[in-house]
Amino acid sequence: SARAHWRQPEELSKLLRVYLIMGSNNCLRDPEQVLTDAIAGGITMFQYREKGTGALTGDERFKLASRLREMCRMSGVPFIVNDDVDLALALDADGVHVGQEDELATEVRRRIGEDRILGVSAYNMVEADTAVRFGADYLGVGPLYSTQTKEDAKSASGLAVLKEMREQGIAVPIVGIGGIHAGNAAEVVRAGADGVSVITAITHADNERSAAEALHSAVEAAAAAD
Ligand code: TZP
Ligand code: MG
Repeated sequence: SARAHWRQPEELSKLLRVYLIMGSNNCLRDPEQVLTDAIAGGITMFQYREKGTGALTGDERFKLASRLREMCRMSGVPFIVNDDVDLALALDADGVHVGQEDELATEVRRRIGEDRILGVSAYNMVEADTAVRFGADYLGVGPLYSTQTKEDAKSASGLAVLKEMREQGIAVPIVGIGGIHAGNAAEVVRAGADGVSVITAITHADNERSAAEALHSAVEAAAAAD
């Protein structure tokens, strides 16, 4: 299919450069406005993650997800769903992202087929190795820096974990997560990531478009210097 090429590592590496993750409860204003401006600022991938205090459920969640999905489709931005394979399939999402505690990556792969992107969170080398063997197309590694956003977040790992994964031969695309903003994005990429995923740096920005642009410039410059 048309989107199958997005799974290719070279393509995915570029799509992971500025990866916005959000749900309604991360937004200070209308989520559709936030996503519109973030897309205008050049985000390269989007994940719908409706979790934590104040998260939408049921029909409201489905309706918002559907609207954001259509916005991504119109702008050619891959739309990924956090954790929920049923929702991903119902929306014809471009991929699914799961944590270590979620449905096993092998089972998710079986359900989403060969055309959709599978992302898996990994906090350390053992988790990264397992995720790759179970069919992850990319890894989300972190929290690298401390974050207020995830209620059950582990402590910040620092950038050494990225260096270790690359030195130990983890070759799939990696996106850093946790406390990332335009001021530290370049060092995340220099440590071995292909790009950065952010919630607050865009959703809480005074200007979401400028925030996305700044992240984009920082990542591009660091990736080009490689
Ligand atoms: N997983 C690890 S840290 C985190 C998630 C979902 C939250 C990242 O949010 P922020 O606001 O970019 O630190
Ligand atoms: Mg999860």
